[in-house]
Amino acid sequence: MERIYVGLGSNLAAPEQQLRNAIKALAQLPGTHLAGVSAFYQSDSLLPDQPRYTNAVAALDSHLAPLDLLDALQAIENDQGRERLERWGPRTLDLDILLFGDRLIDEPRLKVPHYQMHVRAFVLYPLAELAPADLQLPDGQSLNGLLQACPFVGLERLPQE
Ligand code: PH2
Ligand code: MG
Ligand code: MG
Repeated sequence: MERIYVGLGSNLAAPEQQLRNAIKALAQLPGTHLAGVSAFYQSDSLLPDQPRYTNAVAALDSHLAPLDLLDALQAIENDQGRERLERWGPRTLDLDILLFGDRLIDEPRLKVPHYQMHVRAFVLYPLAELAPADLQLPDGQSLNGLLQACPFVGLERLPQE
């Protein structure tokens, strides 16, 4: 069993519902326990002229190997109507493996930690709701240090039902 953190994002077709559907699908992954889900956060897209995003982070405890989990996450994205038209286009659902135990993974299909998680408030703040206070990334950086360098700006934490 390894602890995995997955970033969820959507900026098309009822983003909050997309995230709720994705969470149900994550809970049904084989060999996997959904250990927690953060609140939902809204923020402007990093790219101009796109709808605002809703983001969250989920914690999984899983026996799946990294590329098997990636396949399963891409199948969920596809089930929820993800169209891969342009690299950074708007999307119904984006599921990114942020951390996989304390592994550093550098494969053509999968780089872990996620290459931009260190500087994205919409990843770090929801991650901090789930992760231990003293979490260290496999590259040695502490989550607390990253949070201090990444102000809570432009993020709106949605009230939970
Ligand atoms: N994802 C992107 C590009 N821009 N902006 C926000 N606010 N949230 C995202 O998840 C996001 C983004 C590409 O994955
Ligand atoms: Mg992605
Ligand atoms: Mg992404």
